[in-house]
Amino acid sequence: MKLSSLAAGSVALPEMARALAAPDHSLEIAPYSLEIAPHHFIKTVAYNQQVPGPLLRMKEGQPVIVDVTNQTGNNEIVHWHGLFLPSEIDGSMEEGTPHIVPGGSERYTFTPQPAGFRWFHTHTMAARDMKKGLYSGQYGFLMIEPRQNPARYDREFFLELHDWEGQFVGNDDGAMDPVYGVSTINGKTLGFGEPLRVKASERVILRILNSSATETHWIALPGHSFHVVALDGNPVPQPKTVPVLRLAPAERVCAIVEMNSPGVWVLGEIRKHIQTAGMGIVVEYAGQKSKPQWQQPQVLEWDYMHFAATEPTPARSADVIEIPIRIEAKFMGHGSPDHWLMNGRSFPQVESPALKLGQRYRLVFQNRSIDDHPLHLHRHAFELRHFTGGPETHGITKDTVLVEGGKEVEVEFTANAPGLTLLHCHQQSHMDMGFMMVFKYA
Ligand SMILES: [Cu+2]
Repeated sequence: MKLSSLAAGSVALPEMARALAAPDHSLEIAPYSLEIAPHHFIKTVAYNQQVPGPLLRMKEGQPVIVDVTNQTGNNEIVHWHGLFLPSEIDGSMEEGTPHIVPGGSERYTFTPQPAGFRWFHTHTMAARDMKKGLYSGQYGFLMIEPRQNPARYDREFFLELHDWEGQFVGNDDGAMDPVYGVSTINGKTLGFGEPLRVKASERVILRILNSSATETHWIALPGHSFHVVALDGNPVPQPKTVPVLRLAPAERVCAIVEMNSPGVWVLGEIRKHIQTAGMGIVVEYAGQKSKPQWQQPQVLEWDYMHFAATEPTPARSADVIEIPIRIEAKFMGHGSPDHWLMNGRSFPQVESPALKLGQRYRLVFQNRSIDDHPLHLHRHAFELRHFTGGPETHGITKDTVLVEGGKEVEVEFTANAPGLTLLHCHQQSHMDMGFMMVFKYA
């Protein structure tokens, strides 16, 4: 094809050029056999024959082309979690993003923002199939490098927490919940993968993602503490050092660790049975050879408020429109997973107000169930404003927040991205059972 003849009088040249351009990144969705422990293979679906998928590095504000091919027998869709993208490519069928048919491919062109630690993952339903959706290996890290003020560190590690070989088991109240046989960090059980190799006195940044379909995880590194600098990829107003991390499904933590305790350690899940199921990774100082050490932390404590702004919270604005969202479980009988209700209805019957462009909203999550729910809002970020029993707060920006059983959480966001916008519980089994709501713009 002659580009010169194309150029002559063609207004469509930028589109043509994009169509001809080589992609910046390519993802191939295909069956994959993941060796999580010696000779222990899990048949799953993954991106580019690896778990986690490839780390995609992008630059804030610099357009990219990503090609995605679906080599499975099912419709697939990729959600760009934490990015501000148009509904047509954000990656949820409920928002109108077209799925990718078996054997098909799609080209996505977008401008990555905001800067920070993001991720991408499948957004399909799984229902009872524990090989589908986020029960599979379809997830990867996405790092949008900031234009300015990159963090200072000597070494960077990306870690993800995942649970495998799930099955539905009856819980105490008779409903069915997923339980798992194996748990991993970066797709490997403790001791099987390569250690994180560090040197004494280094400043290491850990970028940790919980990619589990349903489980919240607690992480510690004996002999060290975590200086948390960002939550869900967004810098916190008050970085703080804590002994343990809690990550609900889809949450991310960026933490600086001062490597000042030479030895060989286990970074892992605090709860013994989950670490025994594989969720850990060895941290090895240069020149140190010994059995990896674990010490059991005495307290399991996590409070988002540790990282909130310290100056007084501005008075609550009268212009903010409140949207109460009452969350309830609906028992469907013994042997069935609960269905989930938002204000008395399950998706797609659930109702939601039309958003006005530029308007500030306060989502008031009222959790009337005993389960914890990681609530995720697509295409926007929200600010944590209030937790049951606490004062008003501000300054922490996230895209996912864990609303604990029986508690209330209030978050605010500005409606600044017209288009269908999904709000849902990030537990796959809850989302599949109706725990979703779509906001339209007026
Ligand atoms: Cu939930």
